Amino acid sequence: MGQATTQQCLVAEDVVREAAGSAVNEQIEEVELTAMSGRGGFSLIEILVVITIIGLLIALSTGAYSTWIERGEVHKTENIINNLKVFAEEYCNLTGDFPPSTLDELGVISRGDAANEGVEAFVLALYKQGYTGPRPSSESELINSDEDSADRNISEFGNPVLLEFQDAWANPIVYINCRDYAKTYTYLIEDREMGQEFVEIRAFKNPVTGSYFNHDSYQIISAGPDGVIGDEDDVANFNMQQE
Ligand SMILES: [Ca+2]
Ligand SMILES: [Ca+2]
Ligand SMILES: [Ca+2]
Repeated sequence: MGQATTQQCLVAEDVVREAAGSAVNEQIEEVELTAMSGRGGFSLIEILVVITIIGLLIALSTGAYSTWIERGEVHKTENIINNLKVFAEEYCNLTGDFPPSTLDELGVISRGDAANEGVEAFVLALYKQGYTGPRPSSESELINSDEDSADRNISEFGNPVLLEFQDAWANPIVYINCRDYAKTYTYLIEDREMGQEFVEIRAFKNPVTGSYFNHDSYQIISAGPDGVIGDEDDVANFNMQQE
């Protein structure tokens, strides 16, 4: 009788435990369902905040990318101008003078406009038939932005096309021999805001001393990223911002 009672108690205890366990499980499931129903979707404000953050991240990365690209283009133009300085100095060593910046000195006349004359004379002098000094190894570094040609061929190109050195933004680079610092040149340059247009250019003077930069040699100037000559983003063989 005592043994039977003990067994009955054990069975009753199992039943209670089972019942209690089932009740706890039901409660857990209920809590989970409640939690799931609580995050059933994002509110409109949450979505707007996420979109705004993503937009800001895209804007920041695009701006940083543009700055990085522009810095690379400025660096490339500085290298081009450094190379042009080497060509001009070697030309002087071989001929006793820096390259001319008028076609007249080379004995040719432009059949087109009078634009880009200084740099066209520089290119023509380096590729003049019989000249053996250093110069760009490939014609691909040259452009003819004003699409003109000379009245005759004196270059090694096999045609009379009047080519120009170009900067990283595919604009002709200005070149002026010190003999022509008082001359007004016309260049066809692509302005980032206004598009391609003819602009008048003269050699630059130091605003403090009043004398020309590089007064006894030459000036080489790129309009820089904005395509406007004479402002702070220009790249030149002298410090344009010197005061
Ligand atoms: Ca021209
Ligand atoms: Ca030309
Ligand atoms: Ca500029």
